[in-house]
Amino acid sequence: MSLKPLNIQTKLLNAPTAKPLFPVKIKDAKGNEIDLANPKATRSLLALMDLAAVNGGAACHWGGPSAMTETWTALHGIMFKHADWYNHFNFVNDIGHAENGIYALRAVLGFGDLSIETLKGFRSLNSKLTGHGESHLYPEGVLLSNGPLASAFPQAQGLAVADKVLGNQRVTVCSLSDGAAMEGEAKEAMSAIPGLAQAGKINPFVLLLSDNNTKLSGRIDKDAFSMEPSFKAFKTLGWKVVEVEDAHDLEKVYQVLEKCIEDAKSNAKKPVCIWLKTIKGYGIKATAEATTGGHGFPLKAYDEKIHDFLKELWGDEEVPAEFTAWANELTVKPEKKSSGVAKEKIQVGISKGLIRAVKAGYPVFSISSDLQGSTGTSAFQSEFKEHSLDMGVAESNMISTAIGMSKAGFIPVVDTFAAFGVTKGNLPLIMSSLSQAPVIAVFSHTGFQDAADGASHQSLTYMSALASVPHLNIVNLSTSREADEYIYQAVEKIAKDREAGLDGESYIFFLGRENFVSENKEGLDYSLHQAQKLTEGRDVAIVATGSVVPKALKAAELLSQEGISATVINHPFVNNTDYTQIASWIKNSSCKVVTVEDHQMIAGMGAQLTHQLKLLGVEFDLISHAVKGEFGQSAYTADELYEKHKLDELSIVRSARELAQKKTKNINVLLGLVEEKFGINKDEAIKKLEDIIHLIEASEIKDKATKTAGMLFNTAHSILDQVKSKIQK
Ligand SMILES: Cc1ncc(C[n+]2csc(CCOP(=O)(O)OP(=O)(O)O)c2C)c(N)n1
Repeated sequence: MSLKPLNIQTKLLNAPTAKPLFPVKIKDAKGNEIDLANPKATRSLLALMDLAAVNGGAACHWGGPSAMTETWTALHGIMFKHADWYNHFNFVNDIGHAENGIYALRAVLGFGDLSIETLKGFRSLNSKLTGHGESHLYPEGVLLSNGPLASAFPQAQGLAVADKVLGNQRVTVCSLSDGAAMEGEAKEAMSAIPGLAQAGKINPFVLLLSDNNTKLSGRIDKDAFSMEPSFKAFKTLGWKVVEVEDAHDLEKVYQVLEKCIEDAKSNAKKPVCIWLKTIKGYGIKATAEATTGGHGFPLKAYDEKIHDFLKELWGDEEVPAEFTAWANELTVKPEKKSSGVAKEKIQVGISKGLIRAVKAGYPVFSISSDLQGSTGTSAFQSEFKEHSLDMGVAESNMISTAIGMSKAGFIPVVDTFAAFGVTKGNLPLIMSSLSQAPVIAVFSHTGFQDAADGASHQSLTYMSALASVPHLNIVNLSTSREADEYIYQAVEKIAKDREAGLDGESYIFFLGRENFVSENKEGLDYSLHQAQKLTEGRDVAIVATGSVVPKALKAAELLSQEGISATVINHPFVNNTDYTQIASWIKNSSCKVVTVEDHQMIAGMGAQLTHQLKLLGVEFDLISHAVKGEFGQSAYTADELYEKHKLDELSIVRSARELAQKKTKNINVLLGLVEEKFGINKDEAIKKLEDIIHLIEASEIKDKATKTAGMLFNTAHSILDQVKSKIQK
């Protein structure tokens, strides 16, 4: 039977027809002159769009896109020869953090509506130019979403397989970074693609491998291990490997790409890997030489140095006036506002607690996958180098390695962003419990806290993904003090349990990215598996977890100004806590509950908590604030996304007010209130309510009797009066 796919129209836009706005001439292999986008212009736009986003409060990427500028310029020159380029090429970019390099390049090429004006919105809430490529917001420019390294590369395989099945002539071209090549998914595709090609099951495939020996936190070989042997193995795996020693020589890169694409087309059995030696942060000496390659954009908000930056990019040439004008706009500093409250990253507490634990003699061992600088473990690693291991960019392998270490008697601590920890770590974490090898995980940048990076980095399933794994405890942090206290106690608990012959349980710490107060309140109890009552109120309880706890506290403050008193409950131990304690606090707050979390509503904290309360027989009125089945998107700050998804303080106030002012219609809630008020059980409460009803009935009868007696009395009087007057007449 013939296999026909669904009739789906591409949303990708046609190639621009005009010459690039800033052209540069090169020659192809036959000596023909070709106009390509000038890489200097692309890098300038990249720097300017980054600074615009940094001014708004967003972090950005510079080194990665700079490494790929010439390669993508050449590729687009080849692809965009065809107006309907998408019918000739599947272009998949796996290097998600470098997607801004593609936006900038395409603005120089005049693709779609991309221009200096549209680039100005990069990473802001209303822009489709998100931190990483998102086909859900920008289908005209992005075929497959990216962000999690090595997720798009294997998907590109699928496009090439589909083309083979359909008999299309299309070539699939995928760009991949060397850090991403460390991921298991990348390794699977690396061996499958030539295997499938040999078996005649996949269309021509060209891999653009960017090798700069640099990952996010430093040099790959020095920090972790060399990828050279893996890249050499491409040939043995069945790829045709073409090395490009200087991937910043635009003409050379163009000629190699053109030839390799032709070679791949003429022999689909031999996929081609173009092994490009790139320099991360190319174009600016300081970033090109830095061990991190200037992964993030190196300038601060409103930095005047942007002018020097542009000058360095253009060298002897004049910086085009458009760029200088934009740079001038970007260096106008607004007046500084300060909240006045001292804040810090929760991350600070992670290392503090772990350092204390090592000093107390516990065998803590930190295993990272390139994000230790963001998750909070780097301070620990600097102090205890011999207790640390860098696995490169490989979360699954990191956690599996930790399991082995745990089995051997260590207390391993793994770390990454929540978005990758709960997905790539899901199976390893299940196996950790199944092998009685508990681990500690530190998964940061939860929910909308990673605002600028966009949907792919905003884990909104972090609690639901792991809450049901047996012998695994979720700890959702809201302050650095909690991090310090709880992680220390988790180490202590695992050690005690295991030395007592028990299996021990894993602790997964979730934390945000932005700054928070170091303590929500003085004198709190930091016992494991306990919630904390942060404010006391009779009218309503607000239960919050993690990064949105400050929102609940702010809401309570606003509510108190309107005379509504709210109990704020900080609920960190989402899947394993003292639910009876929370139940009694809720009963004391008129059995009215608002739950708040930066997570999907389905199977999140609210869902888990209310289920447990129901099992305890507690009845309450409920409004839940959580994300309702949507992905996130880039924004400069988390607050913008909190507002959009109604997780902000004003939305919480509205719900709390609504509940506080509402007379409950739920008879079970009324019963609960009677139980709480008189300190009696449910049966006694029912009896009490019946008695009250009887009392009402008795008094109603008396009332009616009095009224009737009154009427009779009046009638009797009027008859008597009439009789009297007749007698007198
Ligand atoms: C699965 C996954 N893990 C971690 C990250 C965070 N991250 C972004 S870029 C990067 C490494 C950058 O190195 P590389 O991939 O070699 O890119 P290049 O240095 O060439 O820009 C990391 C770890 C991610 N995006 N995806």
